[in-house]
Amino acid sequence: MATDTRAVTQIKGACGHDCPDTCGWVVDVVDGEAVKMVGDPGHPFTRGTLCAKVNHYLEKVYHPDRVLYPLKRVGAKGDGRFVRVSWDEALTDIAARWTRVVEQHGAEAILPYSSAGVQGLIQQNSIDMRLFGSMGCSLLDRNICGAVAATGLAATIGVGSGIDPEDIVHSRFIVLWGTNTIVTNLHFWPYVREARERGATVVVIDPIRTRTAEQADWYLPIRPGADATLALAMMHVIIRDGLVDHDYVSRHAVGYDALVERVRDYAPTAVAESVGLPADEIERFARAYATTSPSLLRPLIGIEHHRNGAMQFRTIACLPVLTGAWRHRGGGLARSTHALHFNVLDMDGVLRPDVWTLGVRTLNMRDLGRDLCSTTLAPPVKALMVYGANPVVTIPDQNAIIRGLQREDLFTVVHELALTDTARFADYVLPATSQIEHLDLSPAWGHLYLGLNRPAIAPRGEAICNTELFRRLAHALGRTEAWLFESDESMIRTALGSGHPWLDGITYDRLWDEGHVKLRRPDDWRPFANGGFPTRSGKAELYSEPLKEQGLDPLPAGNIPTGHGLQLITGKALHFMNSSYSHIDRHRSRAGTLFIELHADDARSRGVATGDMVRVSSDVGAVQAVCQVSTRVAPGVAWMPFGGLADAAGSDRGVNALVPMTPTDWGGGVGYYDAFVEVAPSDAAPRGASSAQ
Ligand SMILES: Nc1nc2c(c(=O)[nH]1)N[C@H]1C(S)=C(S)[C@@H](COP(=O)(O)OP(=O)(O)OC[C@H]3O[C@@H](n4cnc5c(=O)[nH]c(N)nc54)[C@H](O)[C@@H]3O)O[C@H]1N2
Ligand SMILES: Nc1nc2c(c(=O)[nH]1)N[C@H]1C(S)=C(S)[C@@H](COP(=O)(O)OP(=O)(O)OC[C@H]3O[C@@H](n4cnc5c(=O)[nH]c(N)nc54)[C@H](O)[C@@H]3O)O[C@H]1N2
Ligand SMILES: [Mo]
Repeated sequence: MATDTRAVTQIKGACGHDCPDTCGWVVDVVDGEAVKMVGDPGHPFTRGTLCAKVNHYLEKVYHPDRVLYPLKRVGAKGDGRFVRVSWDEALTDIAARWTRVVEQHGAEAILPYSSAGVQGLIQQNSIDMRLFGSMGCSLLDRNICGAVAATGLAATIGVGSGIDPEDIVHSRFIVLWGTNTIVTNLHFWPYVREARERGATVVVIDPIRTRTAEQADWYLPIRPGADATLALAMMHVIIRDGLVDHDYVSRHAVGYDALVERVRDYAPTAVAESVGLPADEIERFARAYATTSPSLLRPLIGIEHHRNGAMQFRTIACLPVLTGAWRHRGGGLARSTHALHFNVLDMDGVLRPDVWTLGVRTLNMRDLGRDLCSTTLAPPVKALMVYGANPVVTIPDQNAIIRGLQREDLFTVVHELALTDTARFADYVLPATSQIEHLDLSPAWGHLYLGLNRPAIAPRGEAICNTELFRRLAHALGRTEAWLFESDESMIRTALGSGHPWLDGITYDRLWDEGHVKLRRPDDWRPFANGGFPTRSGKAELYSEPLKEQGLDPLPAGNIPTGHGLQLITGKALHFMNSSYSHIDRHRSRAGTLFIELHADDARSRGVATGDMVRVSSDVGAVQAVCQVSTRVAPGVAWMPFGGLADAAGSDRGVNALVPMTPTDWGGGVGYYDAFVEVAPSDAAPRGASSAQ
């Protein structure tokens, strides 16, 4: 038998998905082709495994539907009919169209719209910010993921981050609060298990009995949006029963007396019904939390996607202050590590705010539908440049976004790997590289390892990475400043050159060889063991003067969102990465057909049963889905998978057609999970099924 003697080169890289795990990987390359990709066994967080999505990343790279050449629209917007054109033709035309928009309406009429589709230091945002910033194009608030949590936490503790997540192994009481770790943050689970093996109790608070909830020692099926109320009831018990660490509070917090007053109304018996948990269970939970040390709260996104999202985070952040949990290794709160990375890298050197035009308007990505349809926005959005984002699927009020994208006077360019639901509306679709075709530095929001993503193969077809796209556009626009043409390697070296002690010894060349290095945080790092909260008062603010000055409630508060019908939670799916992978058959077939899970009582009262096609509707739209009667949800709550699946009867609408743009209290985000829907029997035929005639 002939053996394959062709040389295998192994290249280390880092996953670029918007996921807390930012895995290290190793790609086997033979004759310029990637033949195998595995999790880096040497990466402490990755531990040699990838996930249900990235295990098949190479299928995505070599997928026959990948966009490999610039495409120009020939059909109606949304038809998805395009012809191949040269890069020259596309760039020249785009530059001419943008120049005309600027002349006629001003640069603010151009809206660059990007999200974290590629999450790396320079591919996510670098040359784009320099180019659009210097042109004076509209700025974008990117607040749909993480910003609300960060602002809410910051109101209490000054920052949106907490301890090193790996320190969870030292915790003895862990609260996974509105996060589905096993599905969304899989590589964190071994640390949770290790803590449990060392004696920790693992609690999950979630309105849905998720895979993670199934694994918990204690599962609290809370009513959606009631987390701040629960936290206030816990504080009521902690204060009433003398479980406050008064030494810690008196030294490191302000507003304790006002908080004592506020929690008076939150006795467990008074709030049990609205929280959806028995009063005695709230009592037991509060006491267990306050008396087991170290105790750790671990929230991610679930509780931010509610109308009261910022207040929910601001409120739960008071708990570890009252108990003094921050004193202990493995105690306090662990959320995104994003700020820990970005604070030590030289971000100004990468983004160059010094070259941006001042006084430019900012549009919020959550308002895309409204802004594109607006007849009063001045100037109107005349040109849209989408990259690293798929807003037709991921932003609320899908119908409004599609109406906006159909405008004949809107010039839309999308830089993508696949012909996404958004790209179908583009005037030009430009081919983007996959993560194994470009260079990037990869900070993580779920751990402290900094990765270097080395390109393993040459770009496929005529694909180019984001930085190269904006260098080419700058050239086509006749720009010549050197900072618009800086190389990727040079920008990464700049970022690493901040001189911050956590970057000591972490160089480009070391990362090139090793693939990843952990930030050099101090040993036994307990960020707030001795206070030092970066708030205005320098203390944890149980009462917040800055919130009061903004006309907001200076104290934590409950305010549970309500509405008519079933409260719809549209959660992350195992086989999709937000909307990514949804065009790949393997992933779609594993995820099935669009479905809605509801409680048996709610199904019965609506005359629907498992397997029935149902019409799910809200004030802003409707989709067809398959009914699944489920024990995972309580009466009044429904669940649908977000991201990959569209209407079960074949229309192109997805779950965000049901989700209205409900703003969060503050932080500029979206109350995605405060959508209220009705479910009714439907006689629509399933997608692909032949009709009776
Ligand atoms: N497989 C997979 N992994 C992913 C993603 C993906 O699409 N697929 N997306 C990535 C992204 S962008 C992010 S931001 C992270 C998010 O990671 P997570 O925060 O873990 O994910 P979510 O599904 O947004 O929400 C977490 C949980 O919050 C629950 N929840 C909803 N409302 C409430 C509430 O009011 N109270 C409480 N206590 N819980 C509530 C939901 O039921 C859900 O189980 O996941 C990342 N990882
Ligand atoms: N109903 C509901 N809606 C939600 C959520 C929810 O839980 N429920 N979750 C919200 C959250 S937490 C998030 S983060 C958002 C996510 O919203 P988006 O960021 O819009 O999500 P993705 O679907 O991941 O879209 C990213 C796109 O970037 C593309 N891409 C990948 N790499 C590159 C690259 O190198 N260059 C370019 N140009 N493109 C690239 C991918 O192919 C993909 O189409 O969705 C939000 N929307
Ligand atoms: Mo997200």
